[in-house]
Amino acid sequence: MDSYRQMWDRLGLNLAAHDQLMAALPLTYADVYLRQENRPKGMEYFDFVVNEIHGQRVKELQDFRDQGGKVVGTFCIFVPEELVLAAGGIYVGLCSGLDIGSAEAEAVLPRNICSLIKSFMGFKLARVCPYFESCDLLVGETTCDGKKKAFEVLGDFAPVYVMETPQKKSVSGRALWLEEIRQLRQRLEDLTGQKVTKESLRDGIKKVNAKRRALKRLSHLRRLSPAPISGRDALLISQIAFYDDVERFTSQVNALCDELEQRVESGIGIAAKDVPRIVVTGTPMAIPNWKVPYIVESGGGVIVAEELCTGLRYFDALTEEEGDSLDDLLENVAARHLEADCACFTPNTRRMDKIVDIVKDYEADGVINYVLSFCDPYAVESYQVEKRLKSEGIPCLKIETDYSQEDAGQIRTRVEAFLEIIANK
Ligand code: BJ8
Repeated sequence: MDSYRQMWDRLGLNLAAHDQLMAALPLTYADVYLRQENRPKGMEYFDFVVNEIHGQRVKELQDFRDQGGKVVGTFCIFVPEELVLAAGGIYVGLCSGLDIGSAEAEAVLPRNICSLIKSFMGFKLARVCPYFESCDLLVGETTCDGKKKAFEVLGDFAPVYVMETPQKKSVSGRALWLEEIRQLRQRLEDLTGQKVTKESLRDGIKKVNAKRRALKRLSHLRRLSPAPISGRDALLISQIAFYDDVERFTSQVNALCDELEQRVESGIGIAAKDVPRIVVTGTPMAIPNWKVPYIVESGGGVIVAEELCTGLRYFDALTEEEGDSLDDLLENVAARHLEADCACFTPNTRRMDKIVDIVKDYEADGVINYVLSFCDPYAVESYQVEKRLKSEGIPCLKIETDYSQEDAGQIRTRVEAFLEIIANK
């Protein structure tokens, strides 16, 4: 621990504030995770990663940087992880799900902005995140207005590069995005001093695809009844996917899936067969935002899938690995990274189709439409989501919240009533 303290000090963290943060996390984690009964043994690795959240992985990043390596921070699933790897870098997802540094964030941002943006700004300005401080470059995007403008502010405190995401998946939108991918390649090469080649990009694609395949395998197992793993655990795994070493993470997820397959064969589940099965859709749940999943699962439901960027949107599509030239592979990367149906697109009708398909595939009984307060894209798109689910006869509960715990009791009451209605259908 002492060597970690030296590392945090060297990174310029505010050690007193960081101590407070680290002291609070184990308590929450014990309640949300460790008290679950009948948890798969393979979750021990992910518990270890959380236990070491600002330790081992940060140390790995520092060792990498000490040898001249570059670390790239990202905030959105549109930024291609494979391209960072192909340029010889390491990526870390920096979105955060914790109310911290709000006073510092509100000194530079409006109060009424979504918690996710406020949180990443707070982490940076309060100097409590060793991942932020390990980044040699932050890659933002113009997905929503809040983020787009927040990256301009963030640029005063760290090196930021912003990709322009199209608003439509049209021919011109796709052309714009391909050009953005080409320019990012150039920017990453400038950062690392390493050329992206056909071989290095194919290698990066294969590594990230292997991770996506492992996550898909896990997701497919959750279609079964009884659910072999809790939604909380599956969410945690998705959250860790954004910053753990890609190959180690992939092999741990596959080892967990081996265990889950045996559990399925033996009819062992994390919850009884007849508990309500829930799909969660909406804004991403960055680590350690576990409030709603915890309420749902401690209230008698089980989450079987997430139509979230910390869920299926992150890993469902693979990048095509074949191509004769580097440009072919860059085109594949660009095409794949416009697959996610983020509410920043218009129109975004395919998302509604996908939610309905997920409900059917996972034999879910209802949907929780999760919206972070002040997130206009998902809040406004809720109308379309709810209209479609109603027309399909799928029960839906909308929860609009933030990262505070103040509304936890009220949400619990609403969720329990929703689960009861579903159970009695
Ligand atoms: S692809 S969902 S990760 S943009 S919650 S900051 S949208 S106001 S996070 Fe996202 Fe990429 Fe889309 Fe996914 Fe804005 Fe909404 Fe805040 Fe959000």
